[in-house]
Amino acid sequence: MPPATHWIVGPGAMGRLIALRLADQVPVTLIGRRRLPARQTLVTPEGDTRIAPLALERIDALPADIPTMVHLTTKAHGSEAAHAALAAALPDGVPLVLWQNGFACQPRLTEQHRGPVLCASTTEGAHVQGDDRVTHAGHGQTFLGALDGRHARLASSLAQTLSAAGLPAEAVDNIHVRLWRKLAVNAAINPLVAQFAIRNGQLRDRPFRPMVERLIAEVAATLTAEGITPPGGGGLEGWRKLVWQVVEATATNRASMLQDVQAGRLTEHEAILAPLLAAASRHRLSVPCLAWHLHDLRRRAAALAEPPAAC
Ligand code: KPL
Repeated sequence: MPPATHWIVGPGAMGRLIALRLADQVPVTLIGRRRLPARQTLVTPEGDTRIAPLALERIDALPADIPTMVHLTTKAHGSEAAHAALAAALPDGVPLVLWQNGFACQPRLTEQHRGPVLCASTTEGAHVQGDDRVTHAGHGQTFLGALDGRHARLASSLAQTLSAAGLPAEAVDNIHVRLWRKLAVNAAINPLVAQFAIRNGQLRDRPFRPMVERLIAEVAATLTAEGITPPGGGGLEGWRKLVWQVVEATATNRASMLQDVQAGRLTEHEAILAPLLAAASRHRLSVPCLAWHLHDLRRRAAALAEPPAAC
């Protein structure tokens, strides 16, 4: 019998990073819409270069073996189409790990998938250079847990495997809060840097700083009403501290939403901003800046007229 593998579905930067790191620990198959070169290069944050052969398959010609676990690493808007494409090939009970930003597909796929579902919230940074190279730009931390509060043992064992593979991970019992915290940071940073085509650090300067502050205030009011706290508590101050810390730590980065806009790709606005707008509306809160950005990003998306890809 062939050894059971982890399938990584969605060979973008995060998918290839996870595949190349995990391949040191467990057999891995990277699955996408098109076949990538089998020899993939990983550039580590320390500047080392590692070349590793990876098993690669296409989503429309899935391998016959049954995976131990499936990691969905597509963009948020591609996750449900990718899951639908996989579902027929997966027997009941295969665990699914969702690596998406925002808070949109996670509750829906937790309901739909016929097996345990873990969500991952990560601050690992990576970007691709061509079809055969991924740069692990900076070390981060990954939190793992299930929205339905189950599968703690599965989350701990995956956290161990990821940590041993060089992606420090921790199983948590509040993944819902962790996902919303990352969403909060993305909502305060990404729409502005995408609109003005600036690096994250430029948000510290005029005229952008007050715009970030207005977004933080709307995000903080909405999440406070939802009962989501920033790390360490502290209401508005806590959210300000979190967002400005991330701006500082990623000052030279081009955020993912800016990269998507510049590459003419669909952005993750529906997964990041739409859940906030829905929450604000539930609590009858006015969030004009968030609403304006969602409207603007929807207008850009309509102009692209690109249907969400499976992965
Ligand atoms: O996660 C990010 C992204 O680029 O999407 C950061 C760097 C935190 C900006 O929101």
